[in-house]
Formats: sequence, C-alpha cells, structure tokens
Amino acid sequence: MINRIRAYSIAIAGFLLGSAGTALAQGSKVVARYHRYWLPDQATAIAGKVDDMFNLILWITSVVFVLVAVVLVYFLIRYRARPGGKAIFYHGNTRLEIIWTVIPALIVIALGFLSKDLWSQIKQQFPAENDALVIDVRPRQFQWDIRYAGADGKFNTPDDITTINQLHVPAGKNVLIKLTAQDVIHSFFVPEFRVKQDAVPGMVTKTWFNVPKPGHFEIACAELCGLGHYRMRGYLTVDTQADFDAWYSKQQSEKAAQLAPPPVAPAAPTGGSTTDSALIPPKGDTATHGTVTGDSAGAKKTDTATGK
Ligand SMILES: [Cu+2]
Repeated sequence: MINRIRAYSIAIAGFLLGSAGTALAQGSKVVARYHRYWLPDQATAIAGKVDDMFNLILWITSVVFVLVAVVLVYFLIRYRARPGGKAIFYHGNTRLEIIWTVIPALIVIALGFLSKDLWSQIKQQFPAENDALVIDVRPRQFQWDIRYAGADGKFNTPDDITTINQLHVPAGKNVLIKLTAQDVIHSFFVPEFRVKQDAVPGMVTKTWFNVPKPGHFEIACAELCGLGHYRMRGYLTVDTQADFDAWYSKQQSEKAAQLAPPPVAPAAPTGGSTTDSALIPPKGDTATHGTVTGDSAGAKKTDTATGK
C-alpha cells in the first residue's frame, strides 16, 4: 500500500515538474517574441533596443504592480472591520518610508543610465548632412509638405522637389528629416522605426533613421493638431537605391519641364487627377510652397500598390 502511494506521489511529482518545465520553456519563447503580438514590426536597428527598454520598464512596473495589488488585497481582507475589532492610530514607519522611496529612486536612476546611450543615439547623434539624404518636412493642418533639394542640392530654390504626403527614401542610407510646422505643433511618427519627433512652428527640429530593407510605412501625426488630425497621414516608401534614384530623377525631370518656358502649344497636363485639387497652387506659383510635381500621379500608383 505504502509503495503504491509512493509510486503515485513520484508519478504526480514527475508530471508536475514536467508541466512546469514545459510551461517555463513555452513562457520563455513567448517572452522572447511577445513584442510581436502588440508592438509594431521593427524596421530599424534601434527599434529592437527601444523595445528592450520598453520591455524592461514594463517588467519592473508589472512586478511592482502585482506586489502592491496582492498586499493591498491581503490587507483589505486581513484587517477588515469585524465586530469587536478596534482601530488604532498608527503614525507610520520612517524606515519603511525611506526604503520605498530609495528603491524606486535607484531604479529610475539605473533606467536613466541604461537608456542614456540609446537616447543620445536617437536624439543627439545625427548623421552628418554630407552622409545623409536631407529632407525638409513641413507639416500643416492636415498634411505633410515634403521637400527635397533639387538638382542644385540646395533648399528653397525653384528646382526643389515637393510632394504632399509622399516620402520616398532609399534603403540602407541615413535619412535626416528637418521638421518645421507651418501652423500648430505636429509630430512626425513612424511606429515601425520607433521614431517620433515634434514639429514646432518657428523652429527646426531633427530626426533621423536608416532603414535596411525596402518597405511601405505610414507617417502618423502623433500630436492632436486639430479636427482633421485623424486623417493626417503620410506614406513613406523605402525603395532600393536604384528605385529611389529612378523616382528622384523622374521628379527632377518633371520639375525641369515645369520650370522650362512653356512650349507654343501647351501639352495636356499629365499629372493625373488628384483627390484634393484645392491643395494644388496655380501653375507657376513657386513663391510659397512650390508647385506640386507629377507626384500626385506617383502617389496614386503607390496607393494602389499598397492598397492604402
Ligand atoms: Cu498634425
């Protein structure tokens, strides 16, 4: 009889140990890749590091939350009002208060040191302008006005290439975005890049990224900027270098054609239709935002291709 009980106990213990081992193994797999269930894809090299910091902070706060909640519930039940129970005045415990102030302070300081390098990589160490594609992004209610230096390599000259809501960049190259808002504060946000930067009227803020692989992404405005905020989204296409060069030279030749003196019999416009003709300034008006190039046609193609 005792032998049988012993055998059953060993079997049950073995089963429990096995289950615990399997659960742990499964759990670690989930932990290793759980970010995919709720964080966007990681399209840049910094994305993984940002997520690691996010996860570390989430783990710390989760553990503290569970501890506090368990102790709270325990105390609620343990010291609930009961007939005959008597409340006492309790001033507090200085030693405990010092401990629960110092420990969070140390954790916050440690997190600051841990994230210091990553923060500076994202927000302070910008690529040199001669080692990056520089793009001016000037958001306004409710669109992204995007400007590339044209053939002369200089901004704010007649040959600048301008697009609305269409940002093309080459893969594997540093891209430096200079932001200035034209009206209110907007925020340039590409979730897959883990890049978010406010655009403020009257000042230039910068952000940068380097995306190794081609792909299609959305630029979201991450600052509540007015009634049309929800529809303020741009499309960011990461091309191969060859595709980008082809797109860029097409924009350049369209711009050159636009700047050239008009032929005797003007040709029919080839720019295609656009959904919001009010956004397009009259032809030849390069004084304020420049003219929209044939990009609205390109934009339509991209939209169809991505299904957006
Ligand atoms: Cu906005």
